Amino acid sequence: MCDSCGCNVTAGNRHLIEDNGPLATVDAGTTAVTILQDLLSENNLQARHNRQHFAKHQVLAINLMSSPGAGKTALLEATIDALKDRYAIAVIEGDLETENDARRIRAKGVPAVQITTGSACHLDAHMVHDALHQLDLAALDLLFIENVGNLVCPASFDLGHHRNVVLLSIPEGDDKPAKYPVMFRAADLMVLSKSELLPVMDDFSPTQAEHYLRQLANPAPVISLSAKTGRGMQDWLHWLTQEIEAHRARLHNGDNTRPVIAADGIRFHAAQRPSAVRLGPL
Ligand SMILES: Nc1nc2c(ncn2[C@@H]2O[C@H](COP(=O)(O)OP(=O)(O)OP(=O)(O)O)[C@@H](O)[C@H]2O)c(=O)[nH]1
Ligand SMILES: [Zn+2]
Ligand SMILES: [Zn+2]
Ligand SMILES: [Zn+2]
Repeated sequence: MCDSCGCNVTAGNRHLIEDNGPLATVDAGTTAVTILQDLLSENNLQARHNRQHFAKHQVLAINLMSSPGAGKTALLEATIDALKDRYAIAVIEGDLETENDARRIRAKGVPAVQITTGSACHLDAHMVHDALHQLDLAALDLLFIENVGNLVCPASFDLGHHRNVVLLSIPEGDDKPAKYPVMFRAADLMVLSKSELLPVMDDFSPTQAEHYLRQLANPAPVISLSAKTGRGMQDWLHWLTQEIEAHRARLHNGDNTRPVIAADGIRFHAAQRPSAVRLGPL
């Protein structure tokens, strides 16, 4: 996937390899793989810095991932309706092009920063850092990062967040965890969304979807819900509330939480053709 999209170089980290950036001058013979590994290590440093911002203000940051259209924004809208009187919430929205999702979130009365990634099929820690400096973190309890719709790349980058939530919508089929193991392996929670469609799409088996998740040795809880009808929303709100409280308790004890980052995702991103790195005269 990334082999063709050249997604490792983004608007957020391009400065590192251009002009006088720290990775701009490379030894003759340096391979694209080395450069990509350097970019990933810059990403991880930036992610650590982002996590320090969140720790300073006791903000829990959740990375929401799925295929395009699985219902991430609809779930966020319903979540904000349910929780905004209890917790101060903000959203960072990632999309290739439009401001549509951020507009939908702002209409619910909470701050939203839109990152338009252009050709990049994931968010990285640099882009998230630019966005979080546009938010008043001191006033927040909970930050959602709605990643770009894609079942591979978003799981490969530490954004500085604490938890990964992966949505699998009923129309996509129950075998997605088997077909896209990278993302589902990294999930701290799997949400089966659009669950009111189960009676009509009766070849989707929630048990089978969970079975495929367990085959990846992932013990994460599985929740079935419909943002449209509200069924199952209580389980999700309960999970979120517990995570916020557990996060505060950990910070109180001087601990922090790192998300699972897909190790094989790093391998995917290091396996690019040199031309896909877009380094110009290398
Ligand atoms: N039937 C049903 N449709 C839903 C539900 N949640 C979202 N949808 C619909 O699914 C479509 C996509 O929903 P979004 O919330 O925009 O999905 P998304 O994952 O944010 O999409 P991208 O940001 O484009 O990746 C819209 O037409 C929604 O109305 C649900 O619970 N049930
Ligand atoms: Zn990619
Ligand atoms: Zn969306
Ligand atoms: Zn900063």
